[in-house]
Formats: sequence, C-alpha cells, structure tokens
Amino acid sequence: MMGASCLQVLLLLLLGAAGTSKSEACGQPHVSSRIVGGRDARDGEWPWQASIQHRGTHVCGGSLIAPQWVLTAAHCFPRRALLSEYRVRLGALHLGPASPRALLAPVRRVLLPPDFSEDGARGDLALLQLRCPVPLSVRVQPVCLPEPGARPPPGTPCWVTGWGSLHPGVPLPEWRPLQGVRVPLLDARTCDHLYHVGTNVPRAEHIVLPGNLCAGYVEGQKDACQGDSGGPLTCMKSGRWVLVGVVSWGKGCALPNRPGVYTNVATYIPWIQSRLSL
Ligand code: 4AZ
Repeated sequence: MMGASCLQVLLLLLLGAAGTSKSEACGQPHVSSRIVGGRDARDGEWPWQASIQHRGTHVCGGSLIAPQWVLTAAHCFPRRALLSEYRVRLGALHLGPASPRALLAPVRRVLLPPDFSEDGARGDLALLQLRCPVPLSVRVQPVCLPEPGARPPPGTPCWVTGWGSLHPGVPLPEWRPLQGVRVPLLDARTCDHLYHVGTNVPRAEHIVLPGNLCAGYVEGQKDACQGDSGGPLTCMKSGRWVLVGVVSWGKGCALPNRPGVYTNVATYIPWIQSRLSL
C-alpha cells in the first residue's frame, strides 16, 4: 500500500512523466561514459548510484532498480540498527552539502535473501523498499537487472562505482565526485584460486563461494574499497548497463591476487523478482 505521504511524490512523478521516456527504461544514462582508468564520474553518468546513509553519514553504496527499490549489501544493516535512522541519497554527484538536486528517501523495509548468513559469506544482499517511489529524472534512473542465472562472457566491460575510500583508511573527500573504475570479471572458481595464493588454506576449502563473482586484476591496482560496499558492478549489454554484482567484500583493497568480491545478482533474480511483485 502506498501511504498518503507518497501523494506529493506521485504528483511530481505524473508531472515529470509528461514528455519523458517510459518508466520501464533502465540502464541508459542520459550522460554517456568514456572507458579509461579510475576517474571522477560526470553528473548523471551513473544515475542508479545510491548512497546509504545512517544518521546522515554515508555507510554504503546501493543501486536503484525500480522507483521504490534499492539493492545493496546485507552487511550494511547491522542487526541492531534502527531503520528510521537510514536514508537513501539519490541523484548526487558528490556527498558534500552543496548537492541541492539530490533526493533523500526514507526506508520502509529491508529484505534479506533466504540464504543470508551472518558471517557475510552467503546472500550478502539487501532489498530496500523506499517509503515512496522516487521521481525519475536525468540524474535518477534505474539500472537493468540481469536474466536469472546469466553469466556475462569474460572480457565484458564492467565498472564499479562508489564514494568509498581512495586507499584503505583514506576516505574520499566529500567534495570529490563519485568514482568509477573499469574492472574485468572473474568467475568464482578462478577468484577462489587467487584467494588461496600465499595462504595455507587447503584448496578444497572455499574462500569465494559460488554465489559470488569477482572483478579486478591479478596485479591489483584497481578495485572497490571501504564505503563502496553495497554499490553496483555494472556491465554493458546490448547498449544498456546491467547490475551484475553488488560490492560485498575483499581482502584489503587493490592488492595483488585479491580481487574485489561481489554478490552475483543473477543468482538472486528469482528472489528479487518475487519481492518486487508482492
Ligand atoms: C569494505 O570494507 C570493502 N576490495 C569493500 C570492498 C572491498 C574491500 C573492503 C574490495 O567495505
């Protein structure tokens, strides 16, 4: 049920809809991207990028997947946290105070997948239902979801984006724009092998599980880091950006043989679709 408090937003949506594209459009920013190394994003380049904020502080990234739904990581919501203390910021380029066009949306509920494990190894995803659907604009657009079980071919151009740290322990200054870096995909098996390099963990003991995928470089250098968790790993498919992964964890940031580990969104599409259509 849509509460009365959503009426204002609905009106905005209706007004905004006149002369704009269909609401089912996804993954097509009005501002297009160049392919280079890690760099500042441009306004409107990643319009599904969300900042999950707890008491006004950025804690995680997220992705708008529908006007009232944001996908992020489960570990962004510690069990004791109060839902009323969270807001989702959308349409922002940087997180400083001078970002007047950004939206701040309260959260109605947080849904975790059935296989979620407290240690973060499995099902590190959270579906946030916003209290009201947000008005879509040039800066606020949903990303496309993959087909259930889809496996993008190796070499697919993928980008991870976020306001996380530039290096471990070095937060992004709040005036700096959203960052994006191109990272190649690695399947869970290859990634699991890399994570065993330099350890005594037996090969039979998995470090990276099948519900994960990885993205990054054997030599390190480009990666997600603290504060990027929950944010999108998107890959271009047929001219649209598809949400392939959600930043989950990693050993440090950008270290050799330790690529970023993501929750594989395609694995969870049946769960996501069932929750969105309720
Ligand atoms: C974190 O602590 C974190 N290098 C996120 C991503 C990565 C490492 C740490 C991946 O939120």
